[in-house]
Amino acid sequence: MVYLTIFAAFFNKSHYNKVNKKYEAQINEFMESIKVRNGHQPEFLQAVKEVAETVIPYVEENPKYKKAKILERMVEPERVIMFRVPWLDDKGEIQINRGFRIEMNSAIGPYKGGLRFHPSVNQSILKFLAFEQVFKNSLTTLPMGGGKGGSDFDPKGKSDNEVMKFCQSFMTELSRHIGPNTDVPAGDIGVGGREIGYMFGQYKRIQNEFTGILTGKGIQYGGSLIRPEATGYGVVYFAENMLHTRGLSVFKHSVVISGSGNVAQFAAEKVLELGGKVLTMSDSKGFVHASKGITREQLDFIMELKNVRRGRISEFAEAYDDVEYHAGKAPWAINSDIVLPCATQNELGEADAQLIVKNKVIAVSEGANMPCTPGAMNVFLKNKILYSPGKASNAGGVAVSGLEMSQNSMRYNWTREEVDEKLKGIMKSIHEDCVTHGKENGNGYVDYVKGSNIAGFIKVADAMMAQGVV
Ligand code: NDP
Ligand code: 2IT
Repeated sequence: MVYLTIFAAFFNKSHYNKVNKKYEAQINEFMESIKVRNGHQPEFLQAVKEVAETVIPYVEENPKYKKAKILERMVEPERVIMFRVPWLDDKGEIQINRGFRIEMNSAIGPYKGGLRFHPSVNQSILKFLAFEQVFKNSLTTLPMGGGKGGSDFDPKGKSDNEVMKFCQSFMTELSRHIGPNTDVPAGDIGVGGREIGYMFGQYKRIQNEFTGILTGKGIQYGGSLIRPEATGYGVVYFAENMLHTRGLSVFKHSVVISGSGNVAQFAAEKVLELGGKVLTMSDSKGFVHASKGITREQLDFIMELKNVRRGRISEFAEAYDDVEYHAGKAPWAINSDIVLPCATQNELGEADAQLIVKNKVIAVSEGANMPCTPGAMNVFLKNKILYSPGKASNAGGVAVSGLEMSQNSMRYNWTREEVDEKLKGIMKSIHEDCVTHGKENGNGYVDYVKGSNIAGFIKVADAMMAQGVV
């Protein structure tokens, strides 16, 4: 009930309520039917609604998709797998976690998408991520369907041995369901190189097969150069593409970044390389503010702190006099030209967005998946801010995963430069698709939400139409 009330509040405030008056009844009717089946899954409803508001008007004007009930089929996962993950901790005690894989859509390629290990993981969160992944993967131009998985396992505070035991147990079951031509997982929150390595080792041991079953692998055993960097670099390449439409670039602009994990670290690295100034980074306990800008040496400190010592971002502020720590807060009140939310879903709310707009932001580019609430998104769209949703701007990660799959199939490795060039080309092509389908008549403003949803939809929809009722 609480979820439905929150949902109703989101809907009434929507920017698209005004824009889509003509199709309001169809959107409402569609969402009502989705709520009946998924009423207890607020994040999934939120992700579906954003798509419905922009894609239903398109479907109404292209009735072949309506007749084939493409959107109705796309919101129903092809398969949901849920399983027990028992493992022994360092004290010899039995621990039990829950594992999932959502195989959402395989119309254009094998299921593809990350694994998240975080205590908040549940079906609603993984279904929203899998649903968005279908559109994102379609946008990359590569042949990848959409999926997502993970567990409510919390890697924080666990020894390497415990993480390995968990990963082995998780893969023991997952290995029955995946394959290089079926479903190829990768990393997400809480799953990086260490976890992928343990899972790859267990898969190989069980199946007696060395194959590209996961992406984000170490470079020694089939990984691709630039995969660790790809999501963060891609976010900044996408922001550059948006800024170019107004004759601007990241150069000399200030940037607020949230998060300090994989995506945030490499977004920060690329901003520094392009001559921008990174003012903030954060974790779930608070944010750090370097008013003069984080230096390359300081970013190296953060990478070592987070990836090797697995410490808190507060320790960064303790180590440098010119850095302030703000406990229990997100960085949105810090004035900047560009905002890159790179931590987690719904981390930036409507009031934050109002403050960001008041502070004269130029561009907001999502590194995380769905970090802006619907209220925040509406504020950015209404104020004609350059605003890109994660499914467009964070697609660089899965795009280079797709390139890793190609290299594995060819048993060949491209150079750093080759992969980076392909990544830049893919981000540019996603940007162009968004402009084609998102440019508003009259004022020239590009609605990247609408653009990415429609562009991502068309390829999957046409493939589904060709394959019959499956
Ligand atoms: P990491 O686990 O490497 O880092 C996650 C970061 O987000 C950490 O700083 C973490 O802080 C913070 N965070 C996580 N949960 C919360 C929370 N509930 N509240 C506040 N902060 C939180 O993950 P990634 O960098 O890989 O992923 C970040 C985002 O990017 C996610 O939304 C993910 O889905 C998305 N993404 C990732 C891709 C990838 O290739 N890795 C590709 C595309 C999107 P703490 O350490 O305190 O938990
Ligand atoms: O959200 C995402 O796109 C990812 N976590 C990356 C997925 C992948 O398969 O590389």
